[in-house]
Order: sequence, then C-alpha cells, then structure tokens
Amino acid sequence: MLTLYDAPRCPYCARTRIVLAEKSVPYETVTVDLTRRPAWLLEHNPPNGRVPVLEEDGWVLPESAVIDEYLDERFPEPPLLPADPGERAAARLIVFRFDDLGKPYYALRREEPGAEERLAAALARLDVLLGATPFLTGRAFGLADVAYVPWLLRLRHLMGVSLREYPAVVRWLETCCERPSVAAEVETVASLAA
Ligand SMILES: N[C@@H](CCC(=O)N[C@@H](CS)C(=O)NCC(=O)O)C(=O)O
Repeated sequence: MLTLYDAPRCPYCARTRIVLAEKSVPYETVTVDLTRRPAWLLEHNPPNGRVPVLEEDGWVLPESAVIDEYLDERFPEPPLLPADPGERAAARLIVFRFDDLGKPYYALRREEPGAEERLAAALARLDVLLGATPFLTGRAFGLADVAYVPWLLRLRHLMGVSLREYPAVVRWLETCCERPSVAAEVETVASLAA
C-alpha cells in the first residue's frame, strides 16, 4: 500500500492527490502538521522534511513533480502525459518552469513589494499559453495542468486574486474543475478558507 505524507493546505501535496485520484489508486494518508514535522519526515526528506512524500514498504520518494511522473509510469491508465515525445517534452518544460508562477505567488504571500505586478505578468503569460492550447499538457488534461491548478485555486479562493483579466486561464480552470480529482481540491481549499 502506498502512503502519502500529506498536508491539506500544501499545493504541492495537492498535485499528488490529484494524480492519485485520476489514477484511482488506493493509498493511506498521513496528515502532517506543517508546524511540527515528525522526525521520520525530517530523516527521510532532509533538511526540511517537506511534503509531499510517497512511501511504499520503506521506499521513499519526495518532490511532487517526480512523484507524479513516477505514479504516471507505475499506473499507466489513464495516461497523464501525451504519447508523442515532443508533446511530452513540451508538457515537462511547463512543469519545469513552474517557478515562473510560483515565485511571484509566494512573493505575494510574503507581501513583497512588486509581487502583485510580477504575479499579473506571470498570469498574463499563462493566459497567452492557454489561448493557444486547451490544456497546459496539450490536447488533454495531464501532469502540466496538475502542476499549476492547485495554485490557481488558492489564488482565487484563498488570496482573493481576480482572474477576470485572464479569460483563457478562467476557461481552463473551469474545465479542470469539472474533473472529480480537481473538484475534490476545490472542496479542500474551501475547507481551508472556512
Ligand atoms: N519542491 C517540493 C516543494 C514542497 C514544499 O515546499 N512543501 C511545503 C509545504 S506546501 C513544505 O513542506 N515546506 C517546508 C519547508 O520548506 O521547510 C515539491 O515539489 O514537493
């Protein structure tokens, strides 16, 4: 049985929860209090004991993007990367460049000067991208979408950031939210806001 060391509020964990739901893989959850990380986690994912961590029979895998690719290979159905190698590479590139959005997101959380403008620029770039393709992964929903959706949900529902100026992002997010895997995350985010 797989075990996910998880925190509901963590968007990186949300990535892995979405992939596990897409694949209908049964797993156990160990909910981690982010303010008091268990020694096991610090030992297995040094130096910070970051979540998510996936564990199976003592084998331990950290890093959400790596975990998600592992799960996609280990449980191939439904596939979350395109079949074409070039399209797969393009999707991986978008995941690899997540910090283009992540850095301004966390800068805004820290209320750094100029963060709002940097985030707006990142969202505008995402909007251009999504104006040209239905999903970040390409023609179908997949790992690149999973890599970004949790932050967009938190921006909209927890941080009160309006996405009105980014119609392609809104259209994409609404389409993603129709999937049960993402709808479950909308509920998780709502419970964090309550
Ligand atoms: N690159 C990691 C980042 C994970 C991460 O930053 N998780 C946060 C919770 S949302 C955490 O555990 N942070 C603890 C820390 O940085 O000390 C991944 O993709 O899994």
